[in-house]
Amino acid sequence: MSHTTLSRFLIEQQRKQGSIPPELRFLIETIARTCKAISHSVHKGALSGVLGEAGTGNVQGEAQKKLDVIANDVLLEANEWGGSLAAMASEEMELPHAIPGEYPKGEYLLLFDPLDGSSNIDVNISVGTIFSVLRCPEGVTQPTEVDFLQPGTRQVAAGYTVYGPQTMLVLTFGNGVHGFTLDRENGSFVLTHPDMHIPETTKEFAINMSNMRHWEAPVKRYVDELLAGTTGPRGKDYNMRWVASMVAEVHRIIIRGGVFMYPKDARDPSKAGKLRLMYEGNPMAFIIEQAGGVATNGHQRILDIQPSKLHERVAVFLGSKEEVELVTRYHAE
Ligand code: P6P
Repeated sequence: MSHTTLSRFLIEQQRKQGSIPPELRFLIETIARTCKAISHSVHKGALSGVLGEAGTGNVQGEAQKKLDVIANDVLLEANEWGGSLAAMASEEMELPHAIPGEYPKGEYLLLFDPLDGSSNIDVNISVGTIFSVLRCPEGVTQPTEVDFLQPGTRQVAAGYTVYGPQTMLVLTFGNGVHGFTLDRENGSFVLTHPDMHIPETTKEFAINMSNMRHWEAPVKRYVDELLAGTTGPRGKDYNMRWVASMVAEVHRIIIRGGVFMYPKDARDPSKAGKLRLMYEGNPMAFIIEQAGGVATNGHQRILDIQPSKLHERVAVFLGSKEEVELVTRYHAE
């Protein structure tokens, strides 16, 4: 049986819906090819000397791993010459990356977290790449930060690649969510999970419990009910997971259901939470909603938030509809 590869899928989607213009198709294929290169480095690990700290820090004030820098550079280099993009932005860079003058510019803006969860790299736990595609505002030839500040509803595509036991690319253009598994023998991403859907209910939650004393009351109330299990109002026992790699959590939730929470934290009320809106919250919320789930910041749809800064943070509650709607309702009471 001939498998559907990513390239064939994109061509067929374009024929069916015409919703994937050639420049966007080329951009996604380039990102997929780049994720293959990142996967190769991640899976070689210590054999290729790419583990450990880079000895530098990023705009978030976080120590960078060598692979953070490698993944960022590989994504910049692969995407700047193709003619699809007007500019790029990354968790690892304070300002947007302009397309060098010698290359043609395109109509899209690409944002990415090149290697999310990279603190897990040295201990061999799954990490991932997250990306989001916006349109560059009409007539803007030299995009600056303000041109990226669009709500998540304006995304034309979003996806992630999880580097785990399998390397999988999960993608949406707003017409459902589709998963592709990397066939290492021939280097193709093969459509193995067409039309992915999140179960509406679940018995599994993901949150970093060590922050409990810093949570707001609605989060405490909700998690206490999960912990009470059959002895509490939820009437069922729950299981807990925390991988400390958002891509791995989101992938698990899309496959088998669940709720992922990174609430805002009383330690720093000025920060809405740890996760970043533009290249973590928005792409993951787009994917989750397209798979039939819900994604809020506790008060509103993440996709409806009007960004004010490129690296602004957002509280995240995402996953199975029943659970996310309940914890969001608790914030309104
Ligand atoms: P904590 C990874 O650093 C990340 O940005 C997400 O991938 C992950 O869900 C979260 O932070 C883990 O945070 O505070 O548990 O280390």
